Amino acid sequence: MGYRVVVVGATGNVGREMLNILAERQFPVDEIAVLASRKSLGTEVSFGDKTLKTKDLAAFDFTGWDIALFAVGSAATKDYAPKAAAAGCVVIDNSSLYRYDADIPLIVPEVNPQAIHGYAKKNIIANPNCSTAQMVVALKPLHDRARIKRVVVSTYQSVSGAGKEGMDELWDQTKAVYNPINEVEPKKFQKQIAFNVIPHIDVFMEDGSTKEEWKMVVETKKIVDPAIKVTATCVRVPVFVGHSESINIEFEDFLDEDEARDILREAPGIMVIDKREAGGYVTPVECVGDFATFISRIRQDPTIENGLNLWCVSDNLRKGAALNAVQIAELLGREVLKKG
Ligand code: 11C
Repeated sequence: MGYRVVVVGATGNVGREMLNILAERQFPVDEIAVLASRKSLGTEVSFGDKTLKTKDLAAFDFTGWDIALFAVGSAATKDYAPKAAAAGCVVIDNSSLYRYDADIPLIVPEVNPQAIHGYAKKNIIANPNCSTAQMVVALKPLHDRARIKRVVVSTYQSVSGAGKEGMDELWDQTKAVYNPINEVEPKKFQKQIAFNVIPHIDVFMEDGSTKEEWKMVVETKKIVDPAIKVTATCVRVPVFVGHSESINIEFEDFLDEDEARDILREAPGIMVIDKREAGGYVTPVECVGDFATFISRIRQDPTIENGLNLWCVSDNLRKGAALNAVQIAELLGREVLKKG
């Protein structure tokens, strides 16, 4: 016996990846419903070798369904996730709406699987921001060995993090550079994204940081350890899929770069590609479609007592969103629902 699963927001970048990953990982699905807002109603999406027609989220009754994977914005989540949860369907939510609620677990299965049992308070589990998810997978095994004091991270985030419109804007602006008759004004992004980089993701906070940067700080504390200090600079780059991060870590204890490499090689969810030669590292185009978080460029930081630098790349639509959500569903099935 398997699960009755709902995918909410099935026509978006993340919703489609959720369906691909449920099929790829052979999640035990007995029945699946794909929901969308009225404007995408009837749109067809693929699930394995099947084609499914989206149904109306507003009219859907979640009673009798086991798990709902939500991949819609915070506003729609606020309207419909509590309804699903009240109907007895466990919500796994990809929006930021519930991440900072003390009664809702925020989970990366490789890092804090024990938090799964907290789901029962509200029948909701939160999925972290993409830039946090890949970073904490790398931080956790190193923290367990040498206690992390402080992290300085700079991100290089792909346009797919801003949805399909972000991808279209990069594509259209890139073509327009070669054919200036069709100039494409920035709409989704604040400035031209083609052949450019933009140090601004999400809204500005009062202290001059952006909300994307704030999320990395707060979510890392909730998932890994509240004692870890994080400072982030988040940058949008003209890459379609795959977020990259330059991470500088200061530890309590000394951690040798070779030992760090060995620890990361053994760690769940991580693939180390770290040859000190041209091309001996991973770039975002190579991580697309993969489940792993890739770590390269592991090296001592000689400017502080116990410091390491590394380069971290992952498919933001997968580990950063859809894959992590499906892994949470797997964990929930294994530890709690026990049907599959
Ligand atoms: C981006 N990280 O790359 C964002 C997308 O809080 O789930 C995901 C935003 C979030 O634009």
